Amino acid sequence: MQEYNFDGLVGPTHSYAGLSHGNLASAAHAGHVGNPRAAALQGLEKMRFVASLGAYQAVLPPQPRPDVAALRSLGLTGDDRAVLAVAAREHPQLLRLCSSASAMWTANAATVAPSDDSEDRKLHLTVANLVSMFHRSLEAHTTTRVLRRIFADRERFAVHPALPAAELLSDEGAANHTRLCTDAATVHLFAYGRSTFRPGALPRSFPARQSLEASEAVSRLHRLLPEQCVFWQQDPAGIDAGAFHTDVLAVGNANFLMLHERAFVETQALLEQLQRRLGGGLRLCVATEGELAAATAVKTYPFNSQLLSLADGSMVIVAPSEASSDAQASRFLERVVDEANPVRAVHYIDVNASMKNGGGPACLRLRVPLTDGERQAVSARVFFDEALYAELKAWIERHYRDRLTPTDFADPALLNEVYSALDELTRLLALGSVYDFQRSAP
Ligand code: SUG
Repeated sequence: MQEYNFDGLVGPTHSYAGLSHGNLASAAHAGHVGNPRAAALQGLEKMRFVASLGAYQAVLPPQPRPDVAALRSLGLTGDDRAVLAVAAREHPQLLRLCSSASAMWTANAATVAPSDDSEDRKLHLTVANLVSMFHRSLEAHTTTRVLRRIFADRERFAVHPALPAAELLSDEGAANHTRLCTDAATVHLFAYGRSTFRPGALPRSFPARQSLEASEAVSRLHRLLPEQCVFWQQDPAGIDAGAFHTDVLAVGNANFLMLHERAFVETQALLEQLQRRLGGGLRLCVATEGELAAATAVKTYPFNSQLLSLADGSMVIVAPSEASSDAQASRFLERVVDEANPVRAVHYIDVNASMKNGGGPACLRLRVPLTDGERQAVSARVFFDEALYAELKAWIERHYRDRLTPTDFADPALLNEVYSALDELTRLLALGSVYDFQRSAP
């Protein structure tokens, strides 16, 4: 089994609209002028870098935005041009929400369980409903279609639709899920921010996006046994410090977990439980508030790194360059490399366009462990190589604007550009017609 990192290609409407309450970077950069072309190229270079390390890389396509169908579902009428014009004039906030390129953060696309772990030996993916943020909830429909197209073989793959769109089942996908394994055992660590049936402390200022009830439902859909699962609450103080997803303050891979002490409640009890289940092979590294303030971790994202296993069994960290410019964050990552754990090196990478919306390297990828047979069963051309890199680069350069502000969302020419770019992309990636605009006249 190898882990494939499915990165989201940054979409042609990448912008800074300040849409995510509780995501401090999103709020801080609201109104900045976007450069979708540069943002998409930055993401593509990250994929190339990860692939160059010997890790397995793949891509997921962006989604069509502005989402005119969503605007229609809110009562706006007329042809596309009329809907966009009314939205811009009378409902600019709705237009911004329906135009976000947020599907680029594929760590939120779905939660994944490899076939090795599942009772029925299938690879399971459950699409996230993302109901806690309206602009993100619009992603689930197309994500389901894309994942079903890629993981089409029903004998091997089960792609579950998003959980019902209710607060009880608010689900943010893999950003709150960590799979750990040692020679002794495998544990799926599901983190949640709140529970309806077992209410506990809540953050005071910001929303807790993931519910325990959603995490439990996902674990059942994935046919995991109770002894494979740990459900643990995110620290409300961490959420209030801006850690809207667990992956802002913790990241794990195989037998290694690094986390901030504000990531979870009762950190010590959690670590003891993990140690009990996973045995002596588990390596842990905890940053205290004194070593690295949660506020600094939220600003510079050292935990939103990719922890990649390489062929020789060692691991490397791919961290955002913001973490290298901060003394506390970079010292912490150096300590991780120095200590007795599998991590050999830290590489810093520039994904600033994504960081300004609260998305670091780890947010930009969905980890999908695949066996060779499963890899062969995927016919879409989503696996990264130099030829695909070159074609995607040329495609971005051909279709993307280098300047975008929220007023541009009303431009009917933008919608046409997006449709023709994405139509071409589905051919390039051999995905067939996955978008609504390719399937039916409005
Ligand atoms: O859901 N930002 C995303 C960032 C997601 C990061 N993902 C993980 N941590 N896994 C969010 O808050 C902001 C868009 C804007 O404001 O324009 C946004 O949606």
